[in-house]
Amino acid sequence: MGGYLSVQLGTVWAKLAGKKDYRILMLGLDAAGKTTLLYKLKLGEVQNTIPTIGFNVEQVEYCNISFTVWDVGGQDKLRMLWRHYYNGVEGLIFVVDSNDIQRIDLAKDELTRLLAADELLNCTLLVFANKQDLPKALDAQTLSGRLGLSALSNVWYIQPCCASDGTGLYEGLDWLSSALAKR
Ligand SMILES: Nc1nc2c(ncn2[C@@H]2O[C@H](COP(=O)(O)OP(=O)(O)OP(=O)(O)O)[C@@H](O)[C@H]2O)c(=O)[nH]1
Ligand SMILES: [Mg+2]
Repeated sequence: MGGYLSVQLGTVWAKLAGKKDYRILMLGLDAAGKTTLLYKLKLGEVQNTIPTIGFNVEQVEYCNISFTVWDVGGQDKLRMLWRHYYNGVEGLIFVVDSNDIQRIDLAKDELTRLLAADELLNCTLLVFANKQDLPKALDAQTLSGRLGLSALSNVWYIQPCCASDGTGLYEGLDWLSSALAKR
């Protein structure tokens, strides 16, 4: 819980410093790469991850904006807990393993279900098409079609990335920070 407390203090500090602090929820199927992505952003290096049971929360500072990012475990049995994190969410980051072609329909179903929740109807959506380093990874345009993004009423964007070396992560955050500023 020490990490949680320091994030709360970070949020108070961001407010005092006149910085906007956005509440960002990061979801996606298990092994999509959420925790890898979070620690690459936070620490600039990749940590060996184990499947998340529960959540990780970190304050990420970028472009004079502060993001409080909640990374919640994506295993089947944990997905029913996602709804406990929806309150006050301004931005949703949905991470997809672009190489996990068998589970893309499942990822689509989970995303559709998520966005039907009242609290998330108006959230800004950033999809990370992760694991672009793998040879069979679908490109962002194909993935966007498979996920049905164009049918969504949310403001959305899809960013190809590789969480393990950091490619594309800041481009995604650039889009998210300007989209959130326009809300
Ligand atoms: N090749 C490749 N592997 C990646 C990439 N990002 C993450 N991984 C690997 O994918 C596996 C799962 O990553 P995690 O970050 O633990 O996945 P998660 O989404 O947090 O999974 P849960 O906590 O179970 O929800 C790990 O072995 C990572 O090293 C990537 O961009 N490329
Ligand atoms: Mg995780």
